[in-house]
Amino acid sequence: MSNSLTEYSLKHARPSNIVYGYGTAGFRMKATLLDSVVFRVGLLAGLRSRFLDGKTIGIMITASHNPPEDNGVKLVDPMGEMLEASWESHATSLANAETEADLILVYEGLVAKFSIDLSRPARVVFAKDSRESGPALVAALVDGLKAVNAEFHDCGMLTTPQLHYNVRCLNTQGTERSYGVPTEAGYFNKLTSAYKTILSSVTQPYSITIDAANGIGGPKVAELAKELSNLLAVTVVNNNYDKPELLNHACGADYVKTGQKLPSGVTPEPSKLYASFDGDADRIVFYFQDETTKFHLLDGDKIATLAAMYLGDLIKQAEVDLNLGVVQTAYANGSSTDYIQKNLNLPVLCTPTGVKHLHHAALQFDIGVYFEANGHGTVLFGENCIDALKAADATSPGQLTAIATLLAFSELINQTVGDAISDLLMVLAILSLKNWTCAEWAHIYTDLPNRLAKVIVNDRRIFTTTDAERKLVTPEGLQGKIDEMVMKYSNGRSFVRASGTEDAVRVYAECGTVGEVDDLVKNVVEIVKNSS
Ligand code: G16
Repeated sequence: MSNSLTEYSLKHARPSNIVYGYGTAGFRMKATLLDSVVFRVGLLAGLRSRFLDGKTIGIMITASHNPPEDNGVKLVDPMGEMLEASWESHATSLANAETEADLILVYEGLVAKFSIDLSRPARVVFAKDSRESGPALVAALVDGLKAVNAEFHDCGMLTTPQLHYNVRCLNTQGTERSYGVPTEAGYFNKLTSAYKTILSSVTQPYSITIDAANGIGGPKVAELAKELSNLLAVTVVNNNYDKPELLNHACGADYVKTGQKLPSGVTPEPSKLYASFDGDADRIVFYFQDETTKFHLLDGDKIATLAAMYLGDLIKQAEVDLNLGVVQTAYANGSSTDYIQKNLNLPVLCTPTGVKHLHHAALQFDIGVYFEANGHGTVLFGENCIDALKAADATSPGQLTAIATLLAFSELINQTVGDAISDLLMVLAILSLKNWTCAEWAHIYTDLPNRLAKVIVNDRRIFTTTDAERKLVTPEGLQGKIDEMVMKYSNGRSFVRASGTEDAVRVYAECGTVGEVDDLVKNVVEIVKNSS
């Protein structure tokens, strides 16, 4: 094995002077720097699968919202969740091993540490998004998988959530908790069947325009919509996934959320609902322009609130004893947190950025709604919740319908990770059932004016945080300066954290008024610039 590993590894030499780190969303950087990393991720996936008795591990090659010249790679654990946090450092060690000999030492060290039997089967499935660098990185990955004799299956171009779905299906096949058929058709079927069940009494198709960020979500949602033509009228714009240089360019969920403005390619009709995916369709935000041409953003916080409100009502109607909670990050608008706690009377947890943190926290509720403000999130239905719903003895038609609807939502909503397509259907299903306009949804609470800025610094790693990223620990003294500044504004809040996916520091601010928030964010950006 070591000989073949060395031979393959020589084809994928590690560039010098780069320090790799498995961050918020795996490894992510300029695609030209990733060949050795992706090869080595193949080695780790083989180890992880063997360590888990041959369970199938997923690998997704994507840089999601990042520009076209970037790429990235992340591992997916057997139930479709993100790689267990304790293994992230092993990914980093393998990626940073300097020479072939070092690489073998790290690899064999892991084999010994986890007593991995290398004669066991290793199984891996992988997919890529629509980036130009994808095929070459897949070739590097395949070499890594061959070097460690892993069985593998190339799923081609998928959205990130589709790959997560596949992994869970493969690992639950033939069990009591079978998640579905591990194919694209299986994925579409699961979602469309659930949507049809939920909307069985609805006759009018819901009309929406989707900005697909010129990414892989475009063709996938168009394909799915064909199956739902009675219920859904979808127009896809920015759907040039075959022109990878256009990916995320002046469009997509991140562009719309960060800039709080329309993407290019969208000419809005008043009060009609629009949505934007990101490059690999694991995030979605909604928006519309009203009659006065005012832009209204319906971001992850608004999606979480809508879902929590609706599912909370269904739980009451179902008369099943289930608890519901919401998980957010520091980026959640203060008004949303207030509304969920005070009006919906639901608990809210705050975790650091990164889906793995939110997902983990959401598991403690029977139904856990988690969303980052940027539109990445989902709703988890625990096994106990599903069992309780299936066992419930309904005594009235209302109760019966509520139980059936909750179960159908648990099928509709991707249980592995945030999924733009599944979240799109969840939101449209709720709006249809409530017979709500987008304005009615927008007005459940009013966002505090907020701004998100990016600062390029010499070394973002010096920015470390505590308290779910709401406070800086280092550089020393910086948090005090930010606190002093924030005190000057009504309802002011601001925090600073290093991005895990871009070489930048992010500054978030919110205040009582637009004028104040513009001022506050400008001042905090200055404080950060002067500190580095
Ligand atoms: C990734 C993560 C998200 C995170 C986002 C931005 O999203 O999956 O959890 O919110 O990056 O992270 P950061 O602020 O650390 O750069 P995506 O959609 O790019 O995979």
